[in-house]
Amino acid sequence: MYKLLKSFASNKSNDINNAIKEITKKAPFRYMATPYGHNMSVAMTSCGDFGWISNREGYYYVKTDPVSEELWPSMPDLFKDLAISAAKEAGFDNFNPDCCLINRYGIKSRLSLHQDRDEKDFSQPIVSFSFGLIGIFQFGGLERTTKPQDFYLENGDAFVWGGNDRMRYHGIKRIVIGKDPVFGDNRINLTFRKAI
Ligand code: MD6
Ligand code: FE
Repeated sequence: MYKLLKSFASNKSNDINNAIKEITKKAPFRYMATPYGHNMSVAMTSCGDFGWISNREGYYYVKTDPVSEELWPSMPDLFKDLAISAAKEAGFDNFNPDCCLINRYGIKSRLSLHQDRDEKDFSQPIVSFSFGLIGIFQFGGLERTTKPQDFYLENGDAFVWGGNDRMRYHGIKRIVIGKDPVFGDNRINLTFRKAI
């Protein structure tokens, strides 16, 4: 089960941008290493009870930010309310996110095909919001070799998925060059999960 909710949060760009500025004062964006030995082209940080990190050893959800050695900033009510209402709209009534991964893409950033498999409970959906520049989202199958379908994710769009589709491969093929009035030459993605 998955649903693209066009423009679900498009009137919230300024509030989201301001909230991210506050969060990143405490937990700055960083380019994390991967187990394959390169650095990601997407800058990331988190808020909520858990944050997602990658390093040379693997991928984890952790309670403290390894950069600041402090707890992750708390998840703003604005974020949580948006995530829960988008989940509801897509048919998931009991979504209770404990992590919001914040991804920042420049025009050269990409995210290769992957599955989201670091969470404990795969019965919980994932709720993802796009802001700023358009990202070309590839939505594949349950195996890496299935040819993905492309979705152009625009400012304020929400993409919710779970159930049978929870383990589908996906990624960001590229960012469409442009200038967003709030986010400039970046695309911001907020991905909410129940991590633990
Ligand atoms: C992105 N999103 O949209 C990257 N994962 O920038 C993801 O990797 C993602 O959008 C799981 C569910 C929805 C997503
Ligand atoms: Fe993902």
